[in-house]
Amino acid sequence: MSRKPIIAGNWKMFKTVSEAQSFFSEVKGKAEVEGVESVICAPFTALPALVEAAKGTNIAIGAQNLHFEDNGAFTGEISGVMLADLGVKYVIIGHSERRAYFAESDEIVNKKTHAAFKHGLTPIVCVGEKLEEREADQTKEVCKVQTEAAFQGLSAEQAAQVVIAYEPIWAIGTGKSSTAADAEDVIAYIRGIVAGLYGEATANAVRIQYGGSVKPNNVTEYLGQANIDGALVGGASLEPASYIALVEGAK
Ligand code: G2H
Repeated sequence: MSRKPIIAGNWKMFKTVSEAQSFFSEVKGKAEVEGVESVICAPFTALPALVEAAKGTNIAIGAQNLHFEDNGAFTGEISGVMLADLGVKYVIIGHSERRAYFAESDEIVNKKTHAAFKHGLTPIVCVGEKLEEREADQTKEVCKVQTEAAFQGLSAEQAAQVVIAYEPIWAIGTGKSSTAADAEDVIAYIRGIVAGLYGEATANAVRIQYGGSVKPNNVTEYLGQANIDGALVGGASLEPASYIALVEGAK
């Protein structure tokens, strides 16, 4: 089965509204390549301007988090209702920085994944091991537990739409990246986990990205692997020329 490659920029806590607008005007018409899905996941504050700027383009806009409740007394939080109302299409869930700094558990990741589907948002669910887990040869077990937990209670139809991002935590923003072969090995294993839960057809439909120090000069090698369908990119997605090169490198 052919899966459409997906490059998603994860801007993390970078860019004001005007910086986001200026970035978008530079990538418009360029980070749009036939056969490649291009997604920019920006801070909440920049989302309205980016959704407006992205109208009529092939660049989708995503958020980096959502609360699992629709509304309520959750000071400082943003819900799926609010994101869908803006016209946001994607949402990153369970990024390792959220898991580490904001105590997001596998259970919360699962609730957020359900909330995304409830509001028509496509979840980009992050999984991946810490350095000590890798050194203890627990990479696959960690990914299995996180993947199974995230998918709990999803229908096969929903499961097929999930984008999984495999991000070994030791490779995030460190300049150290997993080799393409190592990433392929883990990602093929994760696809096997989905097959165990939903069968081969669903597993073959799910797109799995690699994330962790992806750059224009290594993106093509990752995407050349049989099971790697895209990349979730932090640092290298912040500059227009670099983001354009990432999308071009995915075709
Ligand atoms: C991993 C990645 C984006 P970077 O967090 O999700 O960031 O590409 O900077 O390692």
